[in-house]
Amino acid sequence: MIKILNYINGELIEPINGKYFDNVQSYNGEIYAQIPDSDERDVQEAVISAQHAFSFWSTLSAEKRFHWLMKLANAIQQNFEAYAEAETRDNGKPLTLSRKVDIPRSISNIEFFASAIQHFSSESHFMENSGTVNYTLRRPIGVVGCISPWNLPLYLFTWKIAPALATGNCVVAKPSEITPYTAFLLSKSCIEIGFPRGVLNIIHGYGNRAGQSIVAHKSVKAISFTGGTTTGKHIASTIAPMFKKYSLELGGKNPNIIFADCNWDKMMQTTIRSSFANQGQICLCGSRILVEASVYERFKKEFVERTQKLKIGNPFHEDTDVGAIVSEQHFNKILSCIETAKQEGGNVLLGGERALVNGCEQGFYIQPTIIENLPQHCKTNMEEIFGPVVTLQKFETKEEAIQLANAVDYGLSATVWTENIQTYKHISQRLEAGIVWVNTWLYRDLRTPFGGVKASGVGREGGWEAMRFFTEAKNICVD
Ligand code: TXE
Repeated sequence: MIKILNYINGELIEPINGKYFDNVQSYNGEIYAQIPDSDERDVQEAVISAQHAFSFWSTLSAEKRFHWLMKLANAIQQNFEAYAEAETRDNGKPLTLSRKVDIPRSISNIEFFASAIQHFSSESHFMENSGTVNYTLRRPIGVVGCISPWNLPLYLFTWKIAPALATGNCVVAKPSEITPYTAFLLSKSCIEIGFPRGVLNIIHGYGNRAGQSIVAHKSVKAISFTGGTTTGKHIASTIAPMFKKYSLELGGKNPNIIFADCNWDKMMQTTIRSSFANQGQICLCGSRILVEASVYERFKKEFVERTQKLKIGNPFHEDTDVGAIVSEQHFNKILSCIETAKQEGGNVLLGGERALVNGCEQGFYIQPTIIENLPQHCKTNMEEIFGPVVTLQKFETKEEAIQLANAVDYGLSATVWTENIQTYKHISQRLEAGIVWVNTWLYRDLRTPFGGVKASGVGREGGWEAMRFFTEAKNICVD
């Protein structure tokens, strides 16, 4: 039985209260690890060690921070397969996905921000009439909190800690209690390479205990959070009165808008991925598919046929396309959402049930599910399900497509499929989303601003946005 430990001041240590809880591998429902049920005392130790490390780390040259982060990225690379298997064990996603997306992107996140700090600059402003010069310092904030979810565990964990560390902050980070394993392996990599003690601290435990303690701690000066909108609201209400900086990357209910004139094969191939990749547990998945009426029947027929070919299976098998749902609780939530869809009048074209996988009968698997005949304003089309469930709706005009796309409280991403320049320009400008993909999906350039509007969050990650989030600007005016 693996015993996961906190990583504080460069060491792996037990939670002060000595309490642990079970970690279940969702592909077969077995308990495989124990997770610290950390509380505010563990968080206090982590914050103190981060404070002690700050003067060293924040005054280290950008080049030396670059080298430390590159050593960390390299340590993941050296243990690539162990990280990939750990991610699949913890999350239930296909091993092929862990190898192709999660772990490579975790390495890229660290490398990207390691190099970014060597190019990070700020502005100066010259006042012609007096010859006075202003220059802007962008200095690290201090001790910051990074809290990440279970859907892309190491990918989103590193997406936050990398810019925080690169800009000279010290970090108290908490991965999701549902998928702590790869963050634990990262702790071990830190120890292996002799990463400076206290610069990065990783606390494990429940969100409403360990997570809440990080968020509410008076010496934690900024919070970067990815997770559910409900939790995001709670965190914002805790830290707004404390005048902390915060970045919230929350849920999505993203439209995938398909026009008749699109590149059909590319659209179809990509739409299978944008619907069911990671079992639909990506905040950027296109869970509402809006199809131009003239091609609706053709799309429906082909989409169902292609989805049927997806292989649901043991995520450790190379030919598995759809793995296990991350937890029993989330598995039950998704199935209840499907029941709601039926009660709302939805017609289930495919799936809708739990799937049984030989040898993994106790695992949590759900068939890729396609539902049509639902109005926009129903729970199924308004609330995030976050599983392998998509709905189909048709539209007659561009205007109708825009109305449908924007009809939800969320505004994270949108996808548009058309070969017509006027169409995509008109639509993209009107969509209420932080990210619009045209004729592609999840094609990511780490320099671009990443985040959503409305109930999908506050702030942006990525590129200079992240570097500026984790620094305070100070203007110095010299006469
Ligand atoms: O997120 P939570 P969960 C959506 C998706 C999912 C829902 C809930 O719809 O069903 O969010 O998922 C920590 N103070 N997304 O339960 O609860 C928690 O321990 C501080 C979209 O995973 O938001 C975990 O580390 N921290 C999302 C992290 O917050 C707290 C990806 C996320 O947990 C806390 C995942 C508190 N009071 C889910 N309560 C996306 N945008 O990608 C919880 N946490």
